Amino acid sequence: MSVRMTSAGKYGWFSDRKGYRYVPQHPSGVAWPAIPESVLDLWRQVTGLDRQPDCCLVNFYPPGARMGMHQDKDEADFSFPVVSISLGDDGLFRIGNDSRGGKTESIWLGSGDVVVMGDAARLTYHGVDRIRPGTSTLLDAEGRLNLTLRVVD
Ligand SMILES: O=C(O)CCC(=O)C(=O)O
Ligand SMILES: [Mn+2]
Repeated sequence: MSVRMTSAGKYGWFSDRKGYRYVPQHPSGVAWPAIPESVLDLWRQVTGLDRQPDCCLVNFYPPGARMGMHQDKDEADFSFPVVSISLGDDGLFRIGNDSRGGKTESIWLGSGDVVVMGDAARLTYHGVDRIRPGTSTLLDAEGRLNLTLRVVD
């Protein structure tokens, strides 16, 4: 089972045979929907920034889905943090180092948890090893939703 993705904001995070990249439209040709005000409020609260994020990536992890260790490094300016909001079932988040390999730490993220990856942690390798189905009643279906907010330009 793999992670299902969609986006909101000026850009969406998209993958096809050419690889992953930010694109200004959904593949159907329509613009991505606006990032909800409540999500932008949370971004302002946790970052203290006036600059809004350009992309809200929406990841859905059905039972069995995982995300391999990676860096978020396709943005122009790494001085802006990445903010991630977890909703629904618990997910086992793993965080490592600035280069691949080495010691890692894992933490269960529950519904409502917010992670800010900024400053020295902005380019840290991270991933999600697994989710724990049935640990939240927030969503109708089993699974975990993660919203990842990023300044792209
Ligand atoms: O689901 C998560 O907690 C992390 C998501 C993530 O790292 C990403 O979308 O780049
Ligand atoms: Mn990431």
